[in-house]
Amino acid sequence: MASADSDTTPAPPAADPGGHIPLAVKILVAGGFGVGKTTMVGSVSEIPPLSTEEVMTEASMGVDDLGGVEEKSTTTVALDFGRITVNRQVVLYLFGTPGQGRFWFMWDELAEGALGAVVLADTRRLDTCFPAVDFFERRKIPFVVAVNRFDGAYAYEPEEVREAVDVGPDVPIILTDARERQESKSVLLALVEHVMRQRSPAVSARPLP
Ligand SMILES: Nc1nc2c(ncn2[C@@H]2O[C@H](COP(=O)(O)OP(=O)(O)OP(=O)(O)O)[C@@H](O)[C@H]2O)c(=O)[nH]1
Ligand SMILES: [Mg+2]
Repeated sequence: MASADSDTTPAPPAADPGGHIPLAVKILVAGGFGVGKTTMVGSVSEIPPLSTEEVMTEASMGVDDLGGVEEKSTTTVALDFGRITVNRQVVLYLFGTPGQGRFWFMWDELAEGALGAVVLADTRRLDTCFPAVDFFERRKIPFVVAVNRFDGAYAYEPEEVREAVDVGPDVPIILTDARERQESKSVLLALVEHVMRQRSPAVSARPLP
């Protein structure tokens, strides 16, 4: 998988002129099987993303749920990893979770120290994002729900998704296309703003630079 804009890859984040090391922020990209987590980390990462894709073999038949995405032939078995520099002060480190139920035991480890999460949803199979929503709600990790618009899927309004997923009015619901760098970046910026609002309600919806 190629990283986006590789010829404009910024140098690794270094100390700013004041000598301050950028804040490293850990973000999870989670959701059900085949909703586009690996695609999102790959589209937005400024470094070649690390991915751990393995071919699903006959041995996983009856174990892995292919409902709705039967054409998918590989799955993430450990994690995806990418990086995006927001500005001189903040660098996001992205960890994509495995989607298959047999790997969910890894989520606890991956969530260690995470500041926030993107829950990716596919409106054709909205129920697959429920475990991720429950996971972050229980751990009080702020999250946004990003609806990945698959071709041919009915275009739900964000408020319809909010009702179906049953999240509070404060949780941002964003329509996105995980294949598009700018759209994936907007999702991450919305998450950072959401985290900042939660941590300091006085910080209003001031746009990030
Ligand atoms: N049409 C469309 N296809 C997409 C989109 N995002 C991902 N895909 C495709 O959907 C498939 C699944 O994407 P992945 O990124 O592997 O999904 P995943 O959530 O990482 O899957 P697991 O790790 O197996 O749970 C791939 O073939 C992608 O090319 C999208 O926004 N629109
Ligand atoms: Mg994946």
